[in-house]
Amino acid sequence: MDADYLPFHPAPKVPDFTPPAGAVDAHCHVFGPADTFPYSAKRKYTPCDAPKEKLFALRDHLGFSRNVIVQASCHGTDNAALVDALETAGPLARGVAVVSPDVTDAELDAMDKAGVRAVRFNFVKRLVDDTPREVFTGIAERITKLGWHIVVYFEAPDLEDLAPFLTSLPGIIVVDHMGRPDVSKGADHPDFDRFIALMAENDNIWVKVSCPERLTVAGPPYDDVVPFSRRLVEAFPDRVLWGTDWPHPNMKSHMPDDGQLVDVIPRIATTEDARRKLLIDNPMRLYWPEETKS
Ligand code: 0GY
Repeated sequence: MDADYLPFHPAPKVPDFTPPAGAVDAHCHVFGPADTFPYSAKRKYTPCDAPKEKLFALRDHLGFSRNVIVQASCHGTDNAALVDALETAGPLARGVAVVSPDVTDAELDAMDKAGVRAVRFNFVKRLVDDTPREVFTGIAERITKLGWHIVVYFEAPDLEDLAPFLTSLPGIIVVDHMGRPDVSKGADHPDFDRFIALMAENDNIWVKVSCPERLTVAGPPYDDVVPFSRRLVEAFPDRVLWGTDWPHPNMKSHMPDDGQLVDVIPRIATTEDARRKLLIDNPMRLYWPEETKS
């Protein structure tokens, strides 16, 4: 089965920036391999196989300690590849699943045991068919009982319509990829101000300052995306997460060097304190609370 976008970088550089010991890559994926974990019949793209062994080797190569593995749309609501990776990684990984409304309590419990700590609600129209909001509400009520949180993926033009729904959801809400701003407008544009205001008004909304490679117009080294991430890190130092987004599904313009993505970190989190929060304290509090001292 051929992927319909670029393959991931075959040999990323060792980053110039060395992450602090215990750093977490809080947004990455495992895909397949398709002969063991087939892709969803409803998928909108076919990825390259990106198996757990490659992800864990990349983690070590980049100098990270742990991963948060996020279920992507190409695997639909079949979380088998994710759970398999979590079982292999043990305490070194946690997961974000995508579930259908008919998931059973026993299935949720099994995922919890494997290390799943959140569900993802995907609103990106090119990736998924529309899900009625009451379906998401029903899932949210069930998973918060497990102590899980919700990860949401949407694009900036949809924020205005979605905001009332997002703020009605219970518990912590993590927004993927900064809510996908249009970086050509600049980080002080009213559209991005609106997102900043949403976070300022809602303490339970967190954000991943990830995906410069997806958001950039200028290309590497992502000078046009840095001001957005930096603004969020400075405004909300205790509610930001960082991730590689390996293996970068759907990247058609260029495939990033993951080492170069790590080198963006000190440009968006400019103090040691900010980097410790971004890479260790925040993801540990959310995904490994049992290891976090109060
Ligand atoms: C990402 C981004 C993308 C894909 C998915 O679920 C997915 O398929 O999230 C994208 O195409 O923007 O986070 O990997």
